[in-house]
Amino acid sequence: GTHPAWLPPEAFRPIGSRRTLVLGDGLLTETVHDEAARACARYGGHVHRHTRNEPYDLVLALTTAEPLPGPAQTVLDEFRSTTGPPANTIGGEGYLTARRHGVTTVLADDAAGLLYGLFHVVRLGERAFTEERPPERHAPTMRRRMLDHWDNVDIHPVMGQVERGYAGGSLFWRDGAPRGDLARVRDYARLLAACAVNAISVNNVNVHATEALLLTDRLGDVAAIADVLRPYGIRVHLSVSFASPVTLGRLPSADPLDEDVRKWWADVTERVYDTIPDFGGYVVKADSEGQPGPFAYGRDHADGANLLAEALEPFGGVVHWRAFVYNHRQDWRDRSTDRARAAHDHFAPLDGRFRDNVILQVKHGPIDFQAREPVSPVIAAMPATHLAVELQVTQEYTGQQRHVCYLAPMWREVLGFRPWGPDGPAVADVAGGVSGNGGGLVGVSNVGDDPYWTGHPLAQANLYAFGRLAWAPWTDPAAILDEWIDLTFTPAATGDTEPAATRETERLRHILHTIMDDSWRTYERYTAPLGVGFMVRPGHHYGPDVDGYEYTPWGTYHFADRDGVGVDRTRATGTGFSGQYPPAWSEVYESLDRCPDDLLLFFHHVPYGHVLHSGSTVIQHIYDTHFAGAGQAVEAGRRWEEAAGLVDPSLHARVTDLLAEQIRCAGEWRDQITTYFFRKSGKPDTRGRHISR
Ligand code: GCW
Repeated sequence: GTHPAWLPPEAFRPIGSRRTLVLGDGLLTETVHDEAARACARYGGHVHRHTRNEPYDLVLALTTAEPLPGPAQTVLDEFRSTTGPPANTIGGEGYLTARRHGVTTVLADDAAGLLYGLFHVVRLGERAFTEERPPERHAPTMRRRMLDHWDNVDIHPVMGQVERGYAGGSLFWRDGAPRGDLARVRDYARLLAACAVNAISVNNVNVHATEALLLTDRLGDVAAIADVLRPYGIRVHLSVSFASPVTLGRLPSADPLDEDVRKWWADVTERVYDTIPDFGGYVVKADSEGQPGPFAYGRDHADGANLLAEALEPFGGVVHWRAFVYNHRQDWRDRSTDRARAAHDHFAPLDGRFRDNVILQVKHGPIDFQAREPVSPVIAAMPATHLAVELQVTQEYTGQQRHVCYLAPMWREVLGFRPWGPDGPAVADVAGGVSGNGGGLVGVSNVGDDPYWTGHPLAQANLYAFGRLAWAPWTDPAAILDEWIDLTFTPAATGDTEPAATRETERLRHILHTIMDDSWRTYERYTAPLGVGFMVRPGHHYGPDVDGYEYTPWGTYHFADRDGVGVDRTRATGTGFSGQYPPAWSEVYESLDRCPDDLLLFFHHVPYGHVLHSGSTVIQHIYDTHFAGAGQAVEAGRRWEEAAGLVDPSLHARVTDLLAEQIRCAGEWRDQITTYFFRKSGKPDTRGRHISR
């Protein structure tokens, strides 16, 4: 069977053993009812769709439903009287929740909000029914909370079924055809709804020949997925090839300014909406790593994106246009070309030219999902464009779901970063936009057909945290981890007052926090130092290879020599990348004295003896962090042994095996990095630890 992840049946016991009333119309309200009914069938409670003359423990109602039962009406009145118009609406996808006089109430203006409110009650567990609480309004900061699947329909000769997938095959496709397991897709939809993800794209941004056909001949396959996701409030999007008018439509050109091309996209898009009326839109990787794009016709990315936006506009669809555009055929001898600059160089001048339904999808860092990068300067450079921030939930560069690497702390740092300085808006504000109308958050999904969904069972927490941060980006990652732990491992214990059960829950929670809270920084410690990035095996990107990318065309260099290491990206003497930031950060990054330690080698080339703010030299820092990080991996393994008996034995065994691999790999990283820098610098470890010569 498939692991239930954060929705085990026991998580529904508090609802399932009580009396629930669900009021309102619409597909998603039916879903709310069905969820409650399923729980009641298991735990003996009951659920009604119409008010009867009896008390309820839980009322889930649309504000449009009339009449509301007394306690629910009181909650709504109380809310309205304290907020006053026009703020007294709960708002799209939001919900109002309270517990008054023994009745737990969830109210929403739309059915999506009701569904999210239901999962709020699930998260609270028994507490939802034991403590009185005043009305609380919850609404998403980002209206767009999307996962991109880099799934191929055909097995790609190099990338396999899922590009950068570490959890088995695709949930949607297998060997060139739909996988056909729609029950699994439905379970996935439930998991996503429980953390409020509301959109997915179902194929890789690298669109190969078979996948291109999803737009036309194979649209039915996409519609079948959309049908399963719809009851959970999730819209389907499709990655499309910019060359489609040529490859599918047999037109001589895909020039975005050509009338026939525009007509082709308009017609095709109309057919898409005939088949999938709530279709979300297109995702496009153009002129990037070999994908076709507008450059072939002497046009720019605004021309390209607007072409598709125009076709989608009548139907309310959007185009997610990726800003991941750079020269992947650069000459390593050429020190003036800087991959970090590329997205800003290409896109910042286009600000203001994109149609209103274009979302520019920007990777959170300027290079490529490294464990440590500065925030992309594009995010602060395009005030007249809807920007989405793209995160990599799949752990391509963060341990490939063989290493524990809880990413929420990294994402929280990114979202909380203020590019204009302490008084300006944060990245989360840009992505959220005015009243949620920004481009939102996009994550590259980490799931596959693995029984644990994500390969590493603890990597489930990343998927969960992605959704929670897209909803509420200011949430403490440790609090998100607590929610995930409670739902996944101890739902039955929530509200259980048995001292033994409570003690066990607390022990497990403590163990998981010890292993996971700092795991991203642990990973950073034993891999590439001080923000310099890469140093991974070319191609698959797992494990250390310090010079693996040093003389390649990919633009990912560290420039280590006998004297020092790092990339000079200053305006004064380097590539000028630091100048792409607003002054507050541009000046910090430009200055060797002020640049934060953890990004030092991203911005500066320094001698090994350079003294960091921490007081350590660069070379000693490299030694210390690598011994420490590899040691912390060993410690994580030891802590996990203590979890035996507290979690399901097969899950325990799976994590044990993976930790053994993490410990091995972290040791390999430590040894290759310390030896490499000892050989380059000739500087010994002042603490005399063993470094191979
Ligand atoms: O990180 C790189 C990956 C590619 C990926 C590309 C992208 C889908 O190595 O596998 O292609 O980024 O984001 O488009």
